[in-house]
Amino acid sequence: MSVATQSAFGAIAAVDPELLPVMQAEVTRQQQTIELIASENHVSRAVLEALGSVFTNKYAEGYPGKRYYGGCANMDTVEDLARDRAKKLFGCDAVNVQPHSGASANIAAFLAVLKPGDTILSLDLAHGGHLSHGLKVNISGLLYNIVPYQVDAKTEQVDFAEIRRLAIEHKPTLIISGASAYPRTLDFDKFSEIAEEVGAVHMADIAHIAGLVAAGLHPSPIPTTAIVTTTTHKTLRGPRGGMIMCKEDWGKKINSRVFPGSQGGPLMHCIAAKAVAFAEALKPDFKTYQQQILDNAQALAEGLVSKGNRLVSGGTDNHLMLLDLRPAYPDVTGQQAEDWLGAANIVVNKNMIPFDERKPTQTSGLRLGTPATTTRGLKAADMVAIAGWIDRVLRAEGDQATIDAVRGEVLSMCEQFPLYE
Ligand code: DSN
Repeated sequence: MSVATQSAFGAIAAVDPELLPVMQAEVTRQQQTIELIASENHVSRAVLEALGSVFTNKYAEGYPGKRYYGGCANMDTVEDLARDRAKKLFGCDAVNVQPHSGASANIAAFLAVLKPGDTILSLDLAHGGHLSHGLKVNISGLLYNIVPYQVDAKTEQVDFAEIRRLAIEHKPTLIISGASAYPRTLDFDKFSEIAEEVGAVHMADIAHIAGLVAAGLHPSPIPTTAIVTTTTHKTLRGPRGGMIMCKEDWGKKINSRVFPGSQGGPLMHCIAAKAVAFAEALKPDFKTYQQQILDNAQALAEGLVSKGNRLVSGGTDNHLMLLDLRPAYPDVTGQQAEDWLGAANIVVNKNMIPFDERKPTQTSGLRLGTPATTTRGLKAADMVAIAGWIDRVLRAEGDQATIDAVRGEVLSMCEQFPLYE
């Protein structure tokens, strides 16, 4: 039975005829599009079941064994399952699985390490960083003094000499490594060394690459980093949510800054779904999946380059790449590219590239990632075909006949790789 059929949403059909068609439309949209947003994925039915479970009914403020509500025995078991599995998966000393999101995880970590006005050294958002690492209008930028580091103009990769120089000059209390649009391997040990040298705490935000780290296909920050935050829904392929891993000596403080510091009742249905996703990630085929993400990213990158494209930093080591639109399609903005590809059922997001001269609402780049298509079962040859379609649509600069022709080919491919059926 397809998730899209009315019977899969029977209860909703009975109470909410307005919502029902929207739910069906979203299932169909996901089934009929190629999802290249690097931070998205398609979770398993088991994760969906946990998310839609009776755990959503329960308040469980506190932690296993120390709750502020009765009736929490099953909550304790589930949270312990999630915590134990996370520890096994990442090899961390302590973990908190309650953050509602990656941004919430980061806020709790900041509250554990910083006082208002303290300095954070973090990657510039326009160079691949994340808004929760210091955007002026985010809580990070509102409460703390942000010193951004940028990528090197030539290599378009993080420049440790520059990071060290800034760290010595500004004496940050916290140094953040991690990014949301950075296609290269991050050397977390080097960040830890610099942090130690200047007496700062190193926090790694591995939201994008958590699945690769768990599978041992990207160096792990866990051995040398005080605090590691992540989301659970990107390469890790779990429910939308966050998590904080840390050294034992940070464990108590992190827990108190999550609850009651910045959150109330934990979302126990999400924690149950995190436990399921971690169990899936502990299975041997998760490593095969992560390796295929990397292989598919290489194939997509090579396919794009073979069409005359330039990728920021010259390529990718991970699940994503940044396409610099300017050389091959000088007049096309990221916004136009996102719109035209969307019309051809290829879903991407516009993205700033380092030293971008266009505004964030236009951009000169596209961010493309392979976690979702890989879950769907696409392989390297399929990614090469997708690269060709992207090139056709962008070269045609919005020509409707080209968009329609490519959408037809995308739909045929989607039919070959059914989702939730
Ligand atoms: N918004 C996410 C991304 O797309 O990378 C990060 O939180």
